[in-house]
Amino acid sequence: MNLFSANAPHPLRVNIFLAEKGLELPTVWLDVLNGDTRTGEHLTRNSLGETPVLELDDGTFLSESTAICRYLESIYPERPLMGRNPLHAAKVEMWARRMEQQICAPLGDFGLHTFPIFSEKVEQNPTYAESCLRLQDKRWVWFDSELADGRTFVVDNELSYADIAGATALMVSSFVDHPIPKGLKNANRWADAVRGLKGW
Ligand SMILES: N[C@@H](CCC(=O)N[C@@H](CS)C(=O)NCC(=O)O)C(=O)O
Repeated sequence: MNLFSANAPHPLRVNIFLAEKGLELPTVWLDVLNGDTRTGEHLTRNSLGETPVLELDDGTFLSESTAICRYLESIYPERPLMGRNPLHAAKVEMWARRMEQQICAPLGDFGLHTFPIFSEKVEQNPTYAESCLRLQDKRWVWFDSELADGRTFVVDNELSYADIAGATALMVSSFVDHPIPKGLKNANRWADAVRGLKGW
């Protein structure tokens, strides 16, 4: 297997997932801001020109961070991060989707609508971008209230892929310098723990 990765918010999920399982894969590092993901060679691996991509030994290319982690979980089941039983797996899925849609999406859209490199991908709208930051602040308030019971990790207070999916938002928030408001103690407790995971 061969991993095509980058120092970027979605590849980060696979990097943490592997490191927390104590695994290492041969990795080719691509520079997203330098356009390495837009070359003809990379487009044959992923027609969307994105990372991460996992190349299997039979030549199959797998894209999408969640799909890659699910495959890795199946072949390396030790230290389960996507669920220990049907209910736990469903809770991890529920929270991974919430992380994606509620926590990562507004920051991701802000990046998409402001970074010059993405001007080819979307019709950038600065007014929409600013509204994404306001929405993100509301989402962090919601997230903080969800963790008001004192837990650190989102599912059963145990590290899972759901927390790892949220690392994407933390990396974007650092890139765009829009941190979680300091007063949100519960959300910041979670963020500190996730930033402390292996694989950053
Ligand atoms: N839904 C995809 C998103 C992947 C993605 O957006 N990757 C970004 C880095 S965070 C990328 O490689 N972008 C390259 C480009 O836009 O040229 C996933 O979960 O893997």
